[in-house]
Amino acid sequence: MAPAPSPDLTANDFDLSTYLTERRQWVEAALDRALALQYPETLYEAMRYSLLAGGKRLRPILCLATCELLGGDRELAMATACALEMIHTMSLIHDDLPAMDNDDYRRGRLTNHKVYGEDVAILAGDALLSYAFEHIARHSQGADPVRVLRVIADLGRAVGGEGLVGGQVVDLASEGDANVTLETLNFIHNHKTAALLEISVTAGAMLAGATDPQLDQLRAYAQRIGLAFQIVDDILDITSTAETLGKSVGKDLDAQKATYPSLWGLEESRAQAHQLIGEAKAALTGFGAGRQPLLAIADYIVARTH
Ligand code: GRG
Repeated sequence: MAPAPSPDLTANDFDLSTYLTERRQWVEAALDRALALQYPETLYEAMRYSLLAGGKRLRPILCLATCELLGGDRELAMATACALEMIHTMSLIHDDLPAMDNDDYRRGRLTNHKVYGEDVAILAGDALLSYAFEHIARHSQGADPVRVLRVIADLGRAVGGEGLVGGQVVDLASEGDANVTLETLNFIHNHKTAALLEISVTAGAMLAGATDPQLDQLRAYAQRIGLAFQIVDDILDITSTAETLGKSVGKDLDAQKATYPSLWGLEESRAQAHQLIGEAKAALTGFGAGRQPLLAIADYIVARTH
C-alpha cells in the first residue's frame, strides 16, 4: 500500500534550537565517557583536546535522528554517533596539518599540531580513526550484529579512497589549478564532505532496521544536504569572520582553490544551496511527522552562520 501523504510541516512547528542543544549534550557526555585519559597521556590528551572542543556535532545528531525516525532507541545508535564524530574530528586534525590545509585555528582554539606537534597530531588522528571502528563494534548494545557489520563496512568505504581520503587527494591535486571544472569540484565535495554526512544519515536508520527503499530516500536527502553544506561552507569562508567561524577565513582564495562561489558567484551559490535543500526535503516525503527534525536540520544547513 502506498504511504499516506505526509502532513505539510513548516519550520514553525518545531523547536530546532532545543532539539540540537539537547542532542549536543547527550553526544558531548557520550564522547567524554567513550575516551578516558590513559597512558600514554600525551596521545589521549591530544585526542580529547580536539574531540571535546565543541563543534556543531551535526553528524552524530543526524545519526541519532534517523535512528529515532525509524523507531529506534537513541542508545542503539549512540556508539555509531560517537564514532562518526571521532572520524570527523580526525579528518579535521589531519586537514589542518601543514602538509594539507595548514591551519592554525579550529573550533575557536589552536589546531592540534600547534599544541601537540605534527607527530602527535598525526598519531592522535590515527588513533581516533581506529578507535571509532572499535567503539562501534564493542558498544553497539542491543543492535542486530548484521546491521552493525553493514554500518562498519559502509563507514569504512565512506572514509577511505572512495570517500574522504579520495576527495582530499583530488582537492590537494586541484590547488592552484585555474581550470577546475564543476564535475571535479562536485567529485571533491561529494567525497570530502557529503560522504560522511551520508553515512551519518544512513547508519542510524540501518541500526533501527530501515528498508532498502527507505535508505534510498535517506541517501537522496543526505547527498543533497551534504553538497549544500559545502556550498555554504565556501560562502562562509568569504563572507564570515574568524571569530564567528572559530577558524581562519579567506583560506580558499589564498590557496587559489576552486570553490562554488569562484565558479558561480555568491548569489548563484546561495540559490543552488537552497535548491538542493528543497530537493533534500522533498526526498523525505512519506516518512510522516517524524521527519520534522530532518527537515529543520536541512533548513539550518543553509541558514547557518558558522
Ligand atoms: C578520513 C582517513 C581519513 C583521513 C582524512 C584530511 C582528510 C582525510 C579529509 C578532509 C576532510 C575534510 C576536513 C572535509 C571538510 C568537511 C567540512 C565542511 C568540515 C566542517 O564541518 P563542520 O562545520 O565542523 O560540521 P564542526 O567544527 O562544527 O564539527
